[in-house]
Amino acid sequence: AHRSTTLFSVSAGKAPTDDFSADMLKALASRPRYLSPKHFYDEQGSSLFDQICELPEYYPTRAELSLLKLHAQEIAEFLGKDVEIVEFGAGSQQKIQLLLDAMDTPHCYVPIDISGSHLAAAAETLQRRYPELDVRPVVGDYTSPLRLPAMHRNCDRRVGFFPGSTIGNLCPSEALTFLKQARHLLRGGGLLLGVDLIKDPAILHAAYNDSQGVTAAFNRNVLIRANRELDANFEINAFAHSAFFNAPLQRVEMHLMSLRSQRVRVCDQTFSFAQGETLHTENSHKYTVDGLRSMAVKTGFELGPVWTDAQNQFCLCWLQI
Ligand code: AVJ
Repeated sequence: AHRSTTLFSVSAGKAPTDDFSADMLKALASRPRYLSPKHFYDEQGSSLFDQICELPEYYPTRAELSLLKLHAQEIAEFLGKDVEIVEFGAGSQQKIQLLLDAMDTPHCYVPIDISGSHLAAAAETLQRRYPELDVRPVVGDYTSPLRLPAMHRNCDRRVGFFPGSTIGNLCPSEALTFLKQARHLLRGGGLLLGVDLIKDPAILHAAYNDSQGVTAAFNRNVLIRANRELDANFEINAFAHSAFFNAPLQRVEMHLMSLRSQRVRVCDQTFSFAQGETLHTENSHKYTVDGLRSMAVKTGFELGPVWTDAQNQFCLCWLQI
């Protein structure tokens, strides 16, 4: 029998993706100018991100996939039997499949994502591959409060999966808020979290300044998106990709830097950029295992096993409730 999936929406009224114009106008009107990286992921941006994951310099995706492959059996034991898996984001089909394949008859999978179209397509694909699995996609922003549909009848606890070091996009206080909410949603289970680790700044720098310029194109794409969707007139070549490791704040920052003094129109409003002024487009926080332990403890979790690679590039950790 072929199941089909139904999209649940947990947003309060408006579509969560409608925030692009409001967020862009707010970013341009404030100082420093900061725009959330969630706006990178239109169709073109998602495809550029997939290309980033294949770059020789961008190690995190490969490192996490090999950890998942190597430790799938052991991880599956921590996830347990008769669990509902909640994934924060629905980015990678490959990662969740590695988990599902290692588990003993998983009953239910609940991916949460702000992009309804991306989510629906991903959920349908997974449903076809796992006909016995109940796939229940939820459209929503997991960085704001949300409620989930009632737990699947055959499940007795909920476990979370938050891969890709996406938690790195949150600043430390937002990460704590996220973990508190996750702990509340996941009562009874735990959270499998994938996090990029602090390392040689040269390696970090290369990962966000690849030689083929794919990361630069990914960064600039948000301006192309604004030109198309927000009736803006950014001159794409007048903004440079700038990415660097901010050591005191333990994060890689990405910016779009104005190469000259210029004016830009967005939705009938005009903004000026001085030469060298930037639109800050992403933070990618890096952690230490000790830092993760202290975040876990502050949010009511206990840090369980931590799986890392030989070079300590990336870690998967189990946060136990
Ligand atoms: C998807 C947020 C984990 O921070 O490394 C990749 C996004 N930005 N290259 C990251 C990203 C530039 C990525 N995350």
